[in-house]
Amino acid sequence: MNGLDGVRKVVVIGLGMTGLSVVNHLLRQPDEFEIKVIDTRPTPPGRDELPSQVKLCSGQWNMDWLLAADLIVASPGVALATPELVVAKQAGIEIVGDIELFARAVTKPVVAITGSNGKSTVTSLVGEMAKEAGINVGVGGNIGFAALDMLAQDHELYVLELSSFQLETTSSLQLKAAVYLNLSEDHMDRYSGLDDYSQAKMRIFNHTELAVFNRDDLATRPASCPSAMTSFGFDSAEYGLVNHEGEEFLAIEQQPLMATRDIALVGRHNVANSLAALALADAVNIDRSAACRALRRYNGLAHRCQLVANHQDVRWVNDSKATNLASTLAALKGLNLSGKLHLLVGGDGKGADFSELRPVLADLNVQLYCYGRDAHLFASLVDHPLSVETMEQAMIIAADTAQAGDMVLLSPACASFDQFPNFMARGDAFVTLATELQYKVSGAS
Ligand code: IK4
Repeated sequence: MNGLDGVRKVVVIGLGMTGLSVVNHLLRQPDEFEIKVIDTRPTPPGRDELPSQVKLCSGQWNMDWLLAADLIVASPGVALATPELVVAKQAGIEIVGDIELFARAVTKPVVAITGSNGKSTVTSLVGEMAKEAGINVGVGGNIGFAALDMLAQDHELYVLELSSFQLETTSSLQLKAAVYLNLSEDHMDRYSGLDDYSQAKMRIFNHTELAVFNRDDLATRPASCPSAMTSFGFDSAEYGLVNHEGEEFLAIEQQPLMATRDIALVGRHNVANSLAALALADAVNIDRSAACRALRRYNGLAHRCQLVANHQDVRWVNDSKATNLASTLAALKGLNLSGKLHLLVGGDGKGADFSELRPVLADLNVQLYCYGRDAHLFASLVDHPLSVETMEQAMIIAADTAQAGDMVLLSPACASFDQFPNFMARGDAFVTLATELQYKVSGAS
């Protein structure tokens, strides 16, 4: 079963991990597909792993290939509004994404998570809850494994993180439960506004048995939902919080479940993330005591506010996963700092308005370091910014000037694509250099 009846010629747009997962999925089918790949980048990532029978056109479009296709599978990195894709669509060619192919082939229950921030955390939490309950779970999508790569294993349950771009090209994904965590500005280079962006995210609720929304962010509430609905939030309703014997507890329908103090993750936003994860776990009947064990144990993602070096009382923190403003604001909100904050921001700002940072920075003892393509957008937010070309240059200056009690925080509020392959490579570069530079810090205050 793959939902590809009548399809023979497939063109995959964009290689990389997702494009390769599409190619390999098609090659695993009993059908004989003629598969071609187009990637507009001159040297697309993953080209060395492309099976030799699959033709690749790189560095430019190939309209002949595109218009001869029965089906186009587009990367989340390519906008559907790209003129070449608009022409193909007008010619009547169906355009889908990797998640749509997954939807047509999967035979096991699926839960999915979208939102502007916290997706990866909630996805990982639900995965950990399932593992604690002894379930063979596949965790992926916009995090870790490509969805189609997981189908080759024999999972009993899938937990998918879905970006707005993946949801735009998905129309038949049947879900046991879906959550829309929150909405804040992101990807304004690809959407006409916040409404347009939110509508893409709302698609997660199209075929779900249970829709979960955020009571504290009503932009996430489905407009109409024929099926069941529940919510999470900081009051005592549904998935919420109660006071139990003088302590704050996570609660379900006001029944206390565990103390919020016992959640391993820190920060208020992670209390909300824990409630969202519980709602999804309940929907697929994961044992609640196993779910609580996961909340007590799981202590976070790589590249998400990770302390990676600490020498002479100068802490180096990797928050490379902060690819938008709200994410960086969350990192700044949770700070508990005696000395100065050396904050590294910049990269590809994706058309965002960063002015909300101005009052937050004004309240902090901070030296702002701006780097990358959109450094200038940050430099205008403070009185004495330090503008440099690269993150590495900023780190060298920070190492030179940091004193005991200070923190060097990479929380760039931007995508990394102007200078790195992705946010993970950016975080790895930060960790490598921080590990070396920490010993250059004099430490005397
Ligand atoms: N043909 C072609 C082609 C395909 C891809 C040409 C260019 C690309 C650009 C690929 C990609 C960009 C995959 C992507 C992507 C962007 C998958 C997801 C996203 S994303 O926008 O959802 N994620 C970034 C963000 O949130 O800003 C991550 C940023 C980062 O890692 O720094 O290539």
